[in-house]
Formats: sequence, C-alpha cells, structure tokens
Amino acid sequence: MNTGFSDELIRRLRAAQRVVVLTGAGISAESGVPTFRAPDGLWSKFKPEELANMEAFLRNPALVWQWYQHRRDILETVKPNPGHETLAEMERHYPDFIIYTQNVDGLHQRAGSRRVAELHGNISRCRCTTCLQIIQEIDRGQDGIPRCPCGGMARPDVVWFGEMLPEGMMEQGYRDVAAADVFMVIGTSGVVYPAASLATLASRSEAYCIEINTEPSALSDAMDAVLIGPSGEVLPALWREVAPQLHF
Ligand code: BJW
Ligand code: ZN
Repeated sequence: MNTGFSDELIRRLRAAQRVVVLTGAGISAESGVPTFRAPDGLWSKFKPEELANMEAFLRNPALVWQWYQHRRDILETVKPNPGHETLAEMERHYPDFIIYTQNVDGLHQRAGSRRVAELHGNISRCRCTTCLQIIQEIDRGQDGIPRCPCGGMARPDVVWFGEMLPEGMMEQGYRDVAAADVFMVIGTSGVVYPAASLATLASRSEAYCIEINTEPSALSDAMDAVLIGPSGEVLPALWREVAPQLHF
C-alpha cells in the first residue's frame, strides 16, 4: 500500500528509542467524544474558557456540573478507537515511550497504554472545593451539585484555566522531550499552554517532530512532518509501515 509517508519519517520512527507523544481532544473524536473548539459541537455556544474556570463554577455551579455530567455520560457509552490502540501497541515496541495527554477521558489507559501523564486531570474523579480532598463518596445533593461529606461543593478533578498543572508534570515533560528521538503531537489545536509548550520545545530539540491532525494547527509550522487526516486512520496506517513484522 502506498500511503505517501516520507522515507525520512519511516526511518526516524524505525530508529527511535525514545518517543514522546502529546495528545488532545482530536484523538478521542473518532470514539464519539466531542472536541472543545469544533464549530458545530453541542456546547459550541460556550467557549471552554467560559466554563472551564473557577469563576464560572462559583457563578453557576449547576451549569458547569451539567456540562461535566453530560461529558461523563458520553464517556460511559464510548470506547478507545484505533488511534488509542496503536499508541498502546507502540508503547510495547519502544524501550521508552510516554504519552502526555491533555484529555481527561481516560481512553488511553482503557486502550492499554501504561505510561500516561494526565496534564489536565481526569473527569471521573471529584475533588472538594473546601477541604481539597479527592472525594470517594459523592452525595448528589438536592440542588444537583455533588457534595463532599464535609459539606463542601465537589468539582471535577480537572485543571481549569488559571490553575496549575499537577506538580512536576511539565518539568518531567520538558526533560522527556529534551531526550526524545521522536515527538508526536496528535489531535490538538495547540492553543492551550503550558501543554503546547512541549511541542514548541520539541521543535527546537533534536527530536523529529510529527503532527497528526485533520487540519493544520497552531503547531504545524514547527513540525518536521504534518500528516493530515483522522488519527484513528493515520496512526494505524503509519504503524503498519514502520513495524510491518508486528502486523503480517
Ligand atoms: C482531530 C480529529 C481526528 C479533530 N484526528 N485530529 C501562554 C500564552 C497565552 C496564555 C497562556 C500561556 N500560558 C498559560 C496561559 C493561560 C491559559 C491558556 O493557555 N490560555 C490560552 C487559551 C490563551 N492556560 C492556563 O490557564 C493553564 N494553567 C496555567 O497556565 O497555570 C499557570 C498559572 C496559574 C495561575 C496564574 C498564573 C499562571 C491551564 C490550562 C487548562 C486547560 N483546561 C482545559 C479544560 C480541562 C478540563 C476539561 O476537560 O473540561 O483543557 S480547556 C481545554 O483545552 C481542555 C483541553 O485539554 C485543552 C486543549 O484542547 P485540545 O485538546 O487542543 O482540543 P481542541 O478542541 O482545541 O482541538 C482539537 C483538535 O483535534 C483540532 O485541532 C482538530 O482539528 C483536531 N481533530 N478530529 C485528529 N479525528
Ligand atoms: Zn470536603
């Protein structure tokens, strides 16, 4: 099959020992998880900046919880797609392989990926806004806002705008990128920082930088190879060329 992948791209992926991947909402799109910035999304009348922040939550916790509960309901009905599955397979092949994901959906882990750093938290967990503890037993409350046993309002354990990412995770990411032979950025618009800075750092490092996206992103110009198409199709096709012995 002539897939149009360049020789350099295939050569770099075959020779690589250390691979770092940054994923965004696009990798889960083919599973049926809506992205954030698509013009026709169900929540397109809200920008993520308007819902994913503490001020919005304190102003209207019911609305913000409605958004998160809707997304949690979607996640109960979806499963990982061939894009997630290919990354899990790649991890088994490379001695050093790690995914930094902006996604909160847990689909990389469900596909079998083991080294996954969740830059923006996980939507399935809740944390108390008063005692700050992770809450195991949620009390739904009469107003529809989940509460902690301490009485405080629960919030999803995700990273909102203006909040710090999990301690030390970006620093580890910068170290991993600096040592990487190949860096891949998949399904992100590349407009949210500091996550996107992993890609800008990679573009200035020795790593060969590959992007997979259905359209050019804010990061495309800095990449060595830009593969336009759905990641659930491009990733398996690419991996079939890189490691044919694993497939045939
Ligand atoms: C496909 C596809 C298919 C579709 N196949 N592809 C530097 C400059 C400017 C601003 C800042 C800066 N540094 C920090 C900031 C501020 C801010 C920020 O980045 N703002 C910009 C938006 C302007 N950042 C922060 O506030 C961060 N914290 C921080 O900086 O702390 C330090 C600090 C704190 C306090 C004081 C001072 C400093 C935190 C950012 C947290 C982002 N949180 C969210 C919500 C998480 C929880 C939740 O899920 O609800 O994270 S917002 C939202 O955007 C979510 C995503 O992870 C994130 C990125 O979105 P993503 O994944 O790229 O999705 P889309 O929809 O944008 O793109 C999808 C892509 O897929 C598209 O390109 C499609 O084409 C593609 N696609 N189908 C392949 N089948
Ligand atoms: Zn509490």
